[in-house]
Amino acid sequence: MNRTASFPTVPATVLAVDRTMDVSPHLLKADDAIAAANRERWRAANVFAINVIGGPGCGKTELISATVQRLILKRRIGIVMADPSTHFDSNRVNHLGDQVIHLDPGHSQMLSAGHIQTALNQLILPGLDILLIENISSLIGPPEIDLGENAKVCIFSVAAGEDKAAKFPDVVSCANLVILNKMDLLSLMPFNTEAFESVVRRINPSAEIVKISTRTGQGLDDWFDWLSRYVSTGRSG
Ligand SMILES: Nc1nc2c(ncn2[C@@H]2O[C@H](COP(=O)(O)OP(=O)(O)OP(=O)(O)O)[C@@H](O)[C@H]2O)c(=O)[nH]1
Ligand SMILES: [Mg+2]
Repeated sequence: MNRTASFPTVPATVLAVDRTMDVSPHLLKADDAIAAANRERWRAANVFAINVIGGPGCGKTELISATVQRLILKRRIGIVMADPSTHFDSNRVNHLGDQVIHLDPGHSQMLSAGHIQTALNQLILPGLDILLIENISSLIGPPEIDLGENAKVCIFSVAAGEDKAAKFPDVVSCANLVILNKMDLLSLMPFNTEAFESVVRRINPSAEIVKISTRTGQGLDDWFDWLSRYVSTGRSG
């Protein structure tokens, strides 16, 4: 759907509203009921929520940033950054919109449906088409936790080694899409992409695989195509 008509042209830099949220452990009830309530809230607002999962430094923030910059005239995108201990990542994306929330999951170090529920109270959902949630930097934990998202996208990188899909099968099996990032480093690293893809297919035959480099832009169109397809299906379904 082309939303240009109802979404006025917005310059690439929009005044940022950084709403930092410090969520206390007593607020955290990561249970199915909260996840279901989150799901219902964005369903009612016709927002498509994507949980972006990946290990440290795989390129989650770069992907989110590239996505908002590319789609800013077509889709209204909100961002929730789970960034324990620092504001580094939210500082990098704050200029990309006025619906950017920084979440510090505190001592729990895990992002829960309760955290997202608290973030949703700060967002204006009817003003969004897509909500991108950068999960905490870990391949253990996030796959198990339902935030109520419509899709899980998991990111691996060439730099981290081709064995990571096999070592962290839970993150592969939960994913609707598996992204292999930092393809520009292929010439510098011993990384067998066919072996990586074959492991992913064995663990999760239904997941699509997209190979990208957020640095060079390689493969990003495949990611945007997937996103567009998935969001259109999800929002009409
Ligand atoms: N060579 C190369 N570097 C990349 C690419 N994508 C991201 N990086 C770099 O990798 C580092 C980590 O990228 P981020 O986007 O911060 O990764 P992240 O997953 O959000 O990191 P954490 O939130 O700290 O776990 C940064 O120095 C990026 O510039 C890529 O496609 N190629
Ligand atoms: Mg990040």
